[in-house]
Amino acid sequence: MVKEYKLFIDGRWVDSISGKTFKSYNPANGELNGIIAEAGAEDVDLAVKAARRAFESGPWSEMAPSDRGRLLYKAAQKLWENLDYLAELESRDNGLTINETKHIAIPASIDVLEFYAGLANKIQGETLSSPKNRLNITIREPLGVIGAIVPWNFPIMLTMWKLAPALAAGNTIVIKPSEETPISVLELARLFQEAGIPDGVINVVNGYGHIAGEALASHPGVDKIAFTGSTDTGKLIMQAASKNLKPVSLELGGKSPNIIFDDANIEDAVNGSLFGIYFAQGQVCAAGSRLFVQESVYDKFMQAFVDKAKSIRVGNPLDPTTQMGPQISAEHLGKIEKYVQLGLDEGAKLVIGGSRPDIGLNGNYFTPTIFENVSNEMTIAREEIFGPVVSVIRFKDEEDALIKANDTIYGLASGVWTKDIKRVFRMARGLKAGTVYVNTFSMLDSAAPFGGTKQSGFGRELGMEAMNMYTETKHVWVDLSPQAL
Ligand code: TXE
Repeated sequence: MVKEYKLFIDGRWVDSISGKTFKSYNPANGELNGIIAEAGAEDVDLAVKAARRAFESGPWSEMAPSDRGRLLYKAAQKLWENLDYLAELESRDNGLTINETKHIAIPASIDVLEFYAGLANKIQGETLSSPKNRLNITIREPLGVIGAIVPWNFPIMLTMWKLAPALAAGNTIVIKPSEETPISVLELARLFQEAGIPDGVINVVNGYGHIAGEALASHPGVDKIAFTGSTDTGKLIMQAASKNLKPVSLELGGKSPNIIFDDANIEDAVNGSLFGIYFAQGQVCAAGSRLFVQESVYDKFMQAFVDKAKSIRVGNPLDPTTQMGPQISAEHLGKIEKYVQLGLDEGAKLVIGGSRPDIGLNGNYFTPTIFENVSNEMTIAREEIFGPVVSVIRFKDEEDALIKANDTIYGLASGVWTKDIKRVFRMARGLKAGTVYVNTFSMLDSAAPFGGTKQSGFGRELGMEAMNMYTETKHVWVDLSPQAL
């Protein structure tokens, strides 16, 4: 029996008004995961209205902040109790390995929820210095209805990055998951409802980007759009949101440099760089996909890096011994193959991989791939491939590394491996990116702001900073002069 999934609007499970559905497949084996109600603009409208009513009439936005935090903690508890279930669901939805979902993505998502549950009653305004006859204060208020548009690479985690701070601040939300991964976010919403989050506070409308996504981004009843996805779609979303002049936060693509200096601990650098590119099958916006290796340590580093990359076990993501699962879709696999061909055409040397592995599974699998003799000008060093393909580029010295690393339209993450503390700070200042990892890569902390510069977007998710995106400042000016009161 194939499961059918509905839209989640105003606390109820409903069909789309058009009655349309679409199918969702498991990328690991091509099996049908479910039949999904497909939202059109009219369903998005209902969801936004439900979220508006829930915001305006309470109880969510008017609840004591401690009570709101307590309910979010309750939801977090529910998610911990369902960790195994969510981890498997997420794996089936998008192909992340069970180790990645169970030990990294889902626990990290719950950690984010707990972080913001704790912040719900710590949102503060200020008392400003004022003359004696005046009181100036600021209040931080929720914005209203948040529209969240999320991609397929970490459906639950990237939803939580928006959902948790939005709700902690008293907003309500309409979530549009990716059409590639429509199921796990629905189950997330169901668990929040079971934890007691009131109807209409969370709504989930699955559907296609150019229909449901566009309708949400341009809806006049939405007060802010939070988006994670490709740079091209980010530009469309900004245009759509501009119709009603709504603020947007955009977490977009990357081509992050990962720089290995010759004084680095090579074993750590090898392991960290492998994680940096192959974690989540390379489908990570922050992936260290441009690997800069200093000439003086090049051969030593590359030998160990290539050897270990060769040993990565690609296979069924639900098998706990698997280290790399499938790519999200056949279409995405085709895109990666095109980039491999482009790399060869432009003269890069394919060291390993570049093909579909022969593992007897009917999924979208690709082998860990390494290109060397790459120059920073080649297409494979400039465009986001979003797969397990790393471009290795040699550099001479610190200055050379910095110039090459920053020569990109993106600025999401960057990595530096060195034991020289002065160099650490020189590089940390010099790299134009939202995050600089030092002697590590692709780490996340709920308290640490995450986001990009340049065409990797703007706005910072996570940490205290995200609260600024989900609240706005109101200034209250009280005239205290005797004749005024
Ligand atoms: O992303 P999209 P796709 C990159 C990666 C990947 C490429 C394409 O390079 O190969 O993007 O992936 C919704 N109005 N990243 O096509 O299009 C869409 O339905 C409103 C980087 O999946 O950005 C989905 O919910 N919404 C990335 C969400 O946008 C629209 C993560 C993301 O889809 C829309 C994923 C529209 N016109 C892919 N068109 C990262 N930064 O982590 C689409 N959507």
